[in-house]
Amino acid sequence: MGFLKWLTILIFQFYNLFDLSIAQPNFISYACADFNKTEFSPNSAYDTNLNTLLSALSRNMDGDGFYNTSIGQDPDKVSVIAQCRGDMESQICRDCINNATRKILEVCPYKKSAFGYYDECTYSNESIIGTVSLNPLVFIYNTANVSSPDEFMQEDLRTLLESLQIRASEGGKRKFARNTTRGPDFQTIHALVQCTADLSAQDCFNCLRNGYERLPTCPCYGKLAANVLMPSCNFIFQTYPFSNELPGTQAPPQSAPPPPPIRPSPPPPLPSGNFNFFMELLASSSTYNSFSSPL
Ligand SMILES: *[C@@H]1O[C@H](CO)[C@@H](O)[C@H](O)[C@H]1NC(C)=O
Ligand SMILES: *[C@@H]1O[C@H](CO)[C@@H](O)[C@H](O)[C@H]1NC(C)=O
Ligand SMILES: *[C@@H]1O[C@H](CO)[C@@H](O)[C@H](O)[C@H]1NC(C)=O
Ligand SMILES: *[C@@H]1O[C@H](CO)[C@@H](O)[C@H](O)[C@H]1NC(C)=O
Ligand SMILES: *[C@@H]1O[C@H](CO)[C@@H](O)[C@H](O)[C@H]1NC(C)=O
Ligand SMILES: CC(=O)N[C@H]1CO[C@H](CO)[C@@H](O)[C@@H]1O
Repeated sequence: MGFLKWLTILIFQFYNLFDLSIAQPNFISYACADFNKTEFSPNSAYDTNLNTLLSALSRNMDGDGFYNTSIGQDPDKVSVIAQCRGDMESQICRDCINNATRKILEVCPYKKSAFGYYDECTYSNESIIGTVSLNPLVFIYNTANVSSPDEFMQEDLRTLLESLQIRASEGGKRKFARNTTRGPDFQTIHALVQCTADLSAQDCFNCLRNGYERLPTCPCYGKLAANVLMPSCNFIFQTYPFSNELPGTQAPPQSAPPPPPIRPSPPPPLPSGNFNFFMELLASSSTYNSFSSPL
């Protein structure tokens, strides 16, 4: 009797622990394919393959914070690419991938095409590893304006991003580059760019270029911060330091005052492509907007 009671409490405790541990933070953005034909059924071969793969994922990341694999046979073949931001500590990287593999099943239940982005890592199912995937393209941006938008975008940021694109493409397996520059009015511009490790140097460059060329018409033009997210590459620019930077990589402190609070704008219209776009807000949520466009 006593033993049973103890066991019950133990199980209950475990259940609670498990329950707490499955509360993953929201993605900064995610997308799931919208067509029923890309859905799979519970307990199908695809479901089993996916779960096998996801459960092993964070343990199998390589030293560069990258993982890609495929298991199963068509049509139940599952392919996944998971990658951490190039400057993440390995423990944060594993935690992030762990979170992403659980969160993706929650936000894209039974969807075969799914992309999830955290600040620290990205997850995508990518059936053709080694090819450039530009769709969906998601912009997430801070709605506050910089003080001299044209100078910011066309001079300082441009020079910075162009040099980062080259450095990242030529970066070997770790296609990641980060730097800062002095923007207008003594603002420090922080930027990072990254491609998935499976891309060639040329494909990486093309992917980043593709996103970069959309900046002039992007609603993120002249804003304090923006994430430009595609399955094969992404880049960020902002006038404040990045989260979770490795010690020693922090940019010098800046004296600019924090951005004023901003009212969130109404949600943008959904694009007509075959993806639904969703925006999950950051902790500093009210300063962010989402905009997404099918290529
Ligand atoms: C997808 O399936 C749901 C219910 O199973 C149905 O209501 C919806 O119309 C379907 N959508 C498409 C695009 O076929
Ligand atoms: C992962 O999720 C836990 C909560 O389950 C959270 O405390 C932690 O910050 C998350 N880590 C990352 C890197 O997302
Ligand atoms: C995701 O995986 C499914 C099934 O393998 C595939 O149909 C879909 O095209 C993949 N998405 C991308 C972007 O590769
Ligand atoms: C940013 O600038 C644009 C164009 O000058 C203006 O319409 C918009 O209201 C500004 N946004 C904020 C949050 O000040
Ligand atoms: C970062 O940018 C500065 C110019 O702003 C440049 O001198 C420096 O070489 C860059 N760092 C790297 C690692 O490319
Ligand atoms: C299954 C698969 O495609 N694995 C590839 C993952 O990426 C590495 C390069 O980083 C390839 O060598 C693997 O073949």
